[in-house]
Amino acid sequence: DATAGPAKRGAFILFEGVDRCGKTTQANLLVESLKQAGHDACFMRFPDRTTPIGHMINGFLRNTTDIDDRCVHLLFSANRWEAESKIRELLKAGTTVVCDRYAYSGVAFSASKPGLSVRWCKDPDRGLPAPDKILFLDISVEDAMKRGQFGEERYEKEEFQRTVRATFLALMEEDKASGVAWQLIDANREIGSIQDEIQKIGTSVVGEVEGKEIGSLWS
Ligand code: T5A
Ligand code: NA
Repeated sequence: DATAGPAKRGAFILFEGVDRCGKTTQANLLVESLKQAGHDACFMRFPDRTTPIGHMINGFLRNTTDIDDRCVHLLFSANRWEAESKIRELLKAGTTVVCDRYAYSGVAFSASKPGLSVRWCKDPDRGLPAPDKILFLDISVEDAMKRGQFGEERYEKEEFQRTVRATFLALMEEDKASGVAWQLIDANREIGSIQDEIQKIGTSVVGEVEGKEIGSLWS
């Protein structure tokens, strides 16, 4: 239809945070509430453990295989690149993509290891679709540890998680100048009250992306 304006694109909304902050729970609730309001929305997560690269990452996280720190960083990034065209296609087709972890986790976890700089860690993800909103679910490591199963996977160590949280907060601070849309959410509350806050933010982001181009990471 030549008279119709440009098709409305979907929003790209990320959930980030330390392990057990409640990302998966809240991301799924947001998808449901957007769908109920009549929007197209889908859930996505990284790492996507279902692909061949994801299988390698899974083995590393579950401590069944050891992989060099830089090598596994590149695998996490490759695991996003293999979904890149799908994310752009969904957004262009008008589907809002709600994503449980993304490149910010990639940087926050890897750069928390000795010898890996934030700059080095950012490079492989440069050019991926940029988010319209990053919801940082903030919780102290003490409170996150009270939640189920903390301690089973490779990075679920108290000291390391503290460093990861500090790295996330530094990334957020660094991005303030460039106007990247981070939103800090107090994640140490009841599921329903966090959900209410996120639903309002999600709904407004979906309304704001109209006519806005899909950006590219770290540019
Ligand atoms: N990683 C990831 C990298 O190093 N580089 C990368 O590039 C990427 C993408 C796996 C690991 O990989 C690292 C980061 C991770 O260490 P993952 O598969 O996302 O990443 O694993 P987790 O983050 O550990 O995911 P979890 O499922 O454990 O945590 P979530 O998603 O934050 O929390 P959720 O919603 O599953 O909830 C955890 C528990 O808490 C309860 C839930 O019912 C559940 O039992 N809960 C609450 N309890 C009380 N109050 C609330 N408000 C609650 N919300 C949830
Ligand atoms: Na999760």
